[in-house]
Amino acid sequence: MRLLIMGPPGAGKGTQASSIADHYGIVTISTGQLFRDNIQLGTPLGKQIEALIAAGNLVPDEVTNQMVFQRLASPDVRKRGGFLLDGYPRTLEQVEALDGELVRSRRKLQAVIALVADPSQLVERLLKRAEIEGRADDNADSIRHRIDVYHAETAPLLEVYRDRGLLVEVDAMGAVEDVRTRITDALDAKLGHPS
Ligand code: B4P
Repeated sequence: MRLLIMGPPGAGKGTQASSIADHYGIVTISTGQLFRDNIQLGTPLGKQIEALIAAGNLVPDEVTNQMVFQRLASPDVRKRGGFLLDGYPRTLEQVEALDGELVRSRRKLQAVIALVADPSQLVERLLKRAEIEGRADDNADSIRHRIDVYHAETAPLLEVYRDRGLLVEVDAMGAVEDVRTRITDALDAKLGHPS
């Protein structure tokens, strides 16, 4: 299966992505996590993007695209034959770049999961995570900015994928397990796979 998962910050992308990928036996590629790993390891990429991420800004498209394409070409992704892209694409430029890469590698997206969340609860969820994990971008200013960036840059992509008949909208409010079941039920209904 070749899937994307989208949604505003705090909607549960990362939370759901790993269990959905396990369920279907595919690999998760999370751009946010890959960036955080680079920051933690102090790589040249990590040093270049640390301040951008802490402030809630997007990493430049070129850097992000290159990192994702390397991962898509890696042997484990090839071997498993499927992937779930978490948090990518986030801009129209990234959509175009991904389209080109999928054509080059003769792969096609099958569905785009869109998590639909109550905006008033997103900030609350992220501030709760701040207490537990202390992520540099989980502070009130950065969260507000990430939500604005989402609406300006990423929300318009939902219409692109809706027009292509790929969008699967799922209510992201409620218990994590309930959201997960809603996602797999909706995907199975769309793609004709049994859960
Ligand atoms: P991400 O890692 O994608 O951060 P996020 O949008 O906050 O989502 P995340 O997956 O972490 O959180 P989730 O909603 O699962 O990106 C971080 C940064 O990296 C971006 O701001 C940007 O700078 C950069 N970046 C990433 N991708 C990029 C790209 N393509 N281009 C450019 N820059 C990029 O969960 C949030 C919290 O909610 C968690 O604490 C979770 O426990 C909780 N939660 C989840 N589901 C819940 C539920 N059902 N009930 C209660 N709580 C729940």
